[in-house]
Amino acid sequence: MPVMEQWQLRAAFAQRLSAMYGREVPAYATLVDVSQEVNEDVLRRSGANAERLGSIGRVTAERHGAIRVGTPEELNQVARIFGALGMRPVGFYDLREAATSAVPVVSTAFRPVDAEELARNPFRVFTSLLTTGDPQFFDPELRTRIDRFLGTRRIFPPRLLELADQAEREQELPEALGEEFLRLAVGAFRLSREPVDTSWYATLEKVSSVAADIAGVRSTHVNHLTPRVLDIDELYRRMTGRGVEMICRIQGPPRWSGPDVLLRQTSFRALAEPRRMRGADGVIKTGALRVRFGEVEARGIALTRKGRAHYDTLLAEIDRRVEATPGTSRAEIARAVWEGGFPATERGLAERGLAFFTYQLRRERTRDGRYPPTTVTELVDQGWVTAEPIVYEDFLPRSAAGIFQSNLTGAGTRNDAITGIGYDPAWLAGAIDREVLDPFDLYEHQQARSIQTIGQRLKLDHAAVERPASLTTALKGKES
Ligand code: OOG
Ligand code: NI
Repeated sequence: MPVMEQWQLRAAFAQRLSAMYGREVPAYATLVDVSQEVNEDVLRRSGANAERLGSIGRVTAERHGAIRVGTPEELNQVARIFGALGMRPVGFYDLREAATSAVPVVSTAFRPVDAEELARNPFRVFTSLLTTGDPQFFDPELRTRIDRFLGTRRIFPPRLLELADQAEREQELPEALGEEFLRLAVGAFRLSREPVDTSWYATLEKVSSVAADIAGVRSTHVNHLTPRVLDIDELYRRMTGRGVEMICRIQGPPRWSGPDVLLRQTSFRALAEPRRMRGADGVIKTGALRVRFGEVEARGIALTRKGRAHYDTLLAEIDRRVEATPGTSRAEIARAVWEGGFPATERGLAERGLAFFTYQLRRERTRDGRYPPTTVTELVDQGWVTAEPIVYEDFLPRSAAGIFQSNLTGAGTRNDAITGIGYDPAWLAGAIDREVLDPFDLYEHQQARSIQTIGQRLKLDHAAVERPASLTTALKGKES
């Protein structure tokens, strides 16, 4: 009997979810079309260089989704469904801290982690959980009402969870069951036609429109989907040219002449969608809610902890200068800060231990019998080894908070006098009964493994080497 492997289930799920969302939110379908046009143009313009951070096949199929759930039990079920697709929880994002308005959620991203799996299909889902236990946002009475409401809803059918567990256990499903799983899984994220109780929705909206979107309805839905684009500035211009209203700027690092790092994102504004509403008199009418949108992103090189700290410092510097010099454009200031403070080449990033690379051996000996040098930088400079950037597969809390906030209907309310209670990575891991992986560790490991292989092949284990900071672990591993 033919089977569907996990990566095939993942690719099919991403593709069908995207098709469904394109029917629900037609502007998203436009965004996908424009992204593809831009990607084809970049490929034509830059050739193989355009594929330095992923093959065009991968980039064309690449999407991330964003979903939001209300309880630890629901999050646990989400983890099982994505576990079936070979996606694991990576990273912990506390958007309560990252946002200036009320965004009462903590989040993780489910994604494949192995390089081959990412190359097959890198689908990822930014998944947020409402922090009903945080008294900064929810007083005890409201918390009880929300928990009671959420306690009676069931957003994932038992059959879906049963198939998910089988797929995770066996790492594949027979084709017929795979089809059934996909139908149920995609259906779970469709926008429900069930009427929204207007007064309950409004009660939650007073705290935060994110709380209303999550706990104001008896189901869940895709909040947005995001294709990947190779030139996000060009995409922004073309969408605006088509009359689509975009948020005011591109989040993340600025456009500049050096290497792309981390993640740049932008989105169109949430559109008014017709929703059925039940008023206090019990009468059902068609109203509208603005919560769902389309986003687009450009991905760059993964930064090390040190690189990330440097990135955060530069962002803070941009903010400071924008404030100090009103009238100057943010983009201009950002470019200047970057040009003054960030290495302008991949080599510079590697040498200063700011970004992650994998290293491949090109030759094992020279004709004149000379020994290879013993540092990674020299190996690269002398042509023994090539360096390939590792693409950033994760998210940025500040950009995520920006995306949330740009689509809120109001600032909401947060009582800063009370300290929030501890939702942290360990708590999250307990709720979903799985390890929450650290993104930096994953990249570090991938880089270290490639260096270790080179060390073995070139028999460098005898060497007393001088190493760039970020490479220390790898060569130490080899020596011990
Ligand atoms: C998630 C916002 C975060 C991103 O790309 O940073 C996000 C949400 O609005 O639910 O998707
Ligand atoms: Ni997103």
